[in-house]
Amino acid sequence: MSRYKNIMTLDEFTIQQLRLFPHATGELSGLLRGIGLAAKQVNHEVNRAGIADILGAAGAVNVQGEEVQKLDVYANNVFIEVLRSGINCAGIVSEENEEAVIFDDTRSNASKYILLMDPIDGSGNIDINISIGSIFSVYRRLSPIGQPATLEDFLQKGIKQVAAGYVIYGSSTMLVYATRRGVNGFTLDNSIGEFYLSHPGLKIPARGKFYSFDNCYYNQVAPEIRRYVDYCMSVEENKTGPYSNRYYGCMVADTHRNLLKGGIFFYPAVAGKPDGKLRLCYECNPMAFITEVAGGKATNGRERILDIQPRHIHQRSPLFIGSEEMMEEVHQFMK
Ligand code: P6P
Repeated sequence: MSRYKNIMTLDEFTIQQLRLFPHATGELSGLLRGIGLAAKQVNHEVNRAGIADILGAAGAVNVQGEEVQKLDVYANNVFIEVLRSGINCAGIVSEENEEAVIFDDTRSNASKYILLMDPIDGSGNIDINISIGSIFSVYRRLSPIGQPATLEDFLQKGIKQVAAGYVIYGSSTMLVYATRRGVNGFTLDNSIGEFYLSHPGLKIPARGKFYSFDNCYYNQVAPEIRRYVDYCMSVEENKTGPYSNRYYGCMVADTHRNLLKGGIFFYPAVAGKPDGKLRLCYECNPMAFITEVAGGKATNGRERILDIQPRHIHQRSPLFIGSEEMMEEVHQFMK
């Protein structure tokens, strides 16, 4: 029985969900529990970062040309090794690896799922003790079961996701994941190392009072987006007042706040970044899946994120994501 009366743990919840589908093999439930285990291990290091000498840049530079923080390296290794030693994943694409990591062992090749991830999103926040996150996306593989996963497995449209989720390492640590059945949030009880179902059936409010945009790009975006930012800050009769600008430098944290309180996050094309900054396959797609299941919307300014056919695993995409009514507003400016 759970420590908290009538509140399920992540493991109990995934098993309950499995029982709802008699024909389910339990692989997805097992994969999600593996992700939960990796998240607990990463969380332990996040909490020790200041004393575990993993602060500061690792000196390496990742495939994106960004200085890799030591925690990025640690988290990447944890997720890969936990899932490689499991029996429910055939391979991983990670922001930290130029190529797909194909596990290619008998058990892994027999798995029907593959995973894409950003092991630490917002790593620039590590040294200043501000929220960071991990993002993951799960697909059913296209390649034959029993064979090694292929690159094609990782280049599916976001609408094909079986599950997607994130971990936010904030004032508390939460794991939030969506399947087509809904979005559920689990808060970690550090004292016993269990995630508890604290936010069942999350739905994003139709509108909120927050907009997340890095105002340093105000003069580097298309005029219509500048006009939308002006609208966000305006005191216009058709709004309840200016929207508050909240921008944490971690898309997981901004999107999580908007999921709970309502709001919009956007990272459009800016000067020097014609496709924006965020990665389609392991940042935009999973967060778009979660947001849509919760009742929100996510586009690249023109088309639905989940309908975009990825061309390569690290491609970028402009991103507008959040409350339905606020997304309709921004699209009025984009027409
Ligand atoms: P900028 C973090 O590096 C990230 O990928 C997102 O989590 C965050 O929203 C964005 O980049 C911040 O980028 O250019 O505003 O510093």
